[in-house]
Amino acid sequence: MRIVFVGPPGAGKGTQSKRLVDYLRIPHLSTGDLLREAIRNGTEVGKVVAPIMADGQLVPDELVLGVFRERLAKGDCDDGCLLDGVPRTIRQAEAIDRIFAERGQAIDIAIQLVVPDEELIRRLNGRGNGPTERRPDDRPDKIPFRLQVYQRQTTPLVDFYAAHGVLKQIDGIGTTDEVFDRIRQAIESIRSKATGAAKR
Ligand code: B4P
Repeated sequence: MRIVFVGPPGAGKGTQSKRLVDYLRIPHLSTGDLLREAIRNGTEVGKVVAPIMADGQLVPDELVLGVFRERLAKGDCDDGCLLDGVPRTIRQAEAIDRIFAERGQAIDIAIQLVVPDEELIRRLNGRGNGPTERRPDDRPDKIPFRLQVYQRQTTPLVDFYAAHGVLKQIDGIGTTDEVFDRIRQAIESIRSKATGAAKR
């Protein structure tokens, strides 16, 4: 199963992705994690993206797609994978569709985590107090800008995946267990439909 997580910064994509990959036993492809690793390792890509991420902007599509292709080339994603935080633009979504189509594959479900702005601001300001580490881009002065970037560049993906018939909207408010339970149910309902269709 190929799963995409769509949602604003702080919606809990990283938090829920970690649980879902353990549950489904599939690889976790987080472009945020891959880019932060590039920064830590001081690679050429890392040097370019560090100030962009610290500023709360999206990294250019070409760089993200390069990192994504490189990760996919590891060859462990043939039986499924979870894309966390990617795609974030329509251009990325179209490119990823093409990459999967070349392999005879497609996105099975796009999970949109729905969380109101006030709660996102509270969570991003609090990142580092709970299980997730505080990051250089969690600057309080940049949080409203990051939410605007999401509205402008990433919300069009909701229509994109709805038009492809794979969008599933999930209420992201509640404990992490409650949110995970909603996601698990959505995944299981798709799995049982796929199994039913295969039997017919
Ligand atoms: P990401 O690493 O994707 O992270 P994020 O969107 O900021 O947060 P996420 O939704 O994963 O929230 P989390 O689980 O941590 O992006 C970082 C940056 O990388 C971007 O701004 C961009 O610059 C760059 N980037 C990455 N991918 C890119 C791409 N494809 N194109 C361009 N640029 C890209 O949760 C947040 C907090 O909420 C945590 O403290 C957590 O403990 C808490 N929380 C989670 N669930 C909760 C719940 N149910 N209740 C209460 N708190 C909760």
